[in-house]
Amino acid sequence: MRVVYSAEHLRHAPMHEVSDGRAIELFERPERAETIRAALEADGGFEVEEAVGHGQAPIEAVHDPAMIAFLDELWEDWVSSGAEVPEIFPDTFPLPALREGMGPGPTPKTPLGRIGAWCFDTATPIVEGTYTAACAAVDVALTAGDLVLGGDRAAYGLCRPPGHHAARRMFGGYCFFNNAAIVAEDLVRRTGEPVAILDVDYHHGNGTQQIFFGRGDVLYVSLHGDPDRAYPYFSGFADERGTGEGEGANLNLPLPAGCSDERYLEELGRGLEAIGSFGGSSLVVSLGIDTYGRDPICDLALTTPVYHEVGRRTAALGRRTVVLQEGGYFVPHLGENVRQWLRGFEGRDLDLSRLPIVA
Ligand code: Q9C
Ligand code: ZN
Repeated sequence: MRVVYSAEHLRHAPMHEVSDGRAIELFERPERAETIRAALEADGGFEVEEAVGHGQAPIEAVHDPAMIAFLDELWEDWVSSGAEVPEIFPDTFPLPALREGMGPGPTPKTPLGRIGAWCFDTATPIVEGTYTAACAAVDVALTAGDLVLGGDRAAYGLCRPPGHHAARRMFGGYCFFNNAAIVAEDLVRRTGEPVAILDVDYHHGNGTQQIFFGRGDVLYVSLHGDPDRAYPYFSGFADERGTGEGEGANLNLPLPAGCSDERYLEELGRGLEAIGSFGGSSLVVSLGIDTYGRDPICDLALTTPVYHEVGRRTAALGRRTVVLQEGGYFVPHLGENVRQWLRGFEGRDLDLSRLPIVA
């Protein structure tokens, strides 16, 4: 299988996030992508290729152009406003209630005034190279899409930053542009066929769901920690089935804390069945490895062999498949878990021989 990568991700390397009531070192680190690349290179069965630039049009097909422009201009505005801090976070959010009964008010002029209108959490800092890295992640995804349209059975896009929390006009959750949604939209437009998305990241892909909620031509299926206890808290419930034309084209499968491999595969079966009965010949996979039992910020109990099995069962759908990296934060085993998933997809055997023993 071909693997698409861009070194531009290295330019997005902020320091902090504020999560779970604490200011901590950011979990979404450059080493994540580098360890995955190293594991796939060492395997010998993957061919790593550079992403090809695709310009702004495919991003504009999914995201509000004003949000794209904001991300493009933010760093320069921040610097020219006299700020010396090397990363930007929102600290004030214009909730509808803030101006309830008072009309919309003027648009804020400063970066900190503006950013709260676009970013929904405090885990998604922006640094000088963030916009470049986010655009490169989209190019990684679109290049993987091109490979599959060109006849490859599957391709893996090593996207970083991830994408599935980014909605049409909102970013957050370590994500800026929704790589998977942008590829799905591109596939719909270029094939004229419906496209399915399987999201196996631990967190609900609120952004992907929002982008396609009213659409019948894109099926969104997600397995994730139940939002009753898990981020992003406000979406991912089982009764969210889509609306209008999209009625029935959204399937959420919330999972309990401590979810085992067996229970997980049972729920996966429901998701794969829905995809199997949906039309079209293309599948986009949002591959998060934060479902792993050792993930530092999540609470499922999956083990390495199950990734191989999930890959194997996903391949059995028989669709041309674009696999894109989302989350996964236990860095010592991240590359190996991705490698096993892709080996399973390719019908190669499980290879636990390189899984490091980490205390
Ligand atoms: N209390 C991805 O895996 N912090 N994003 C959550 C929970 C943000 C995860 C805090 C988690 C974002 C792509
Ligand atoms: Zn996640």
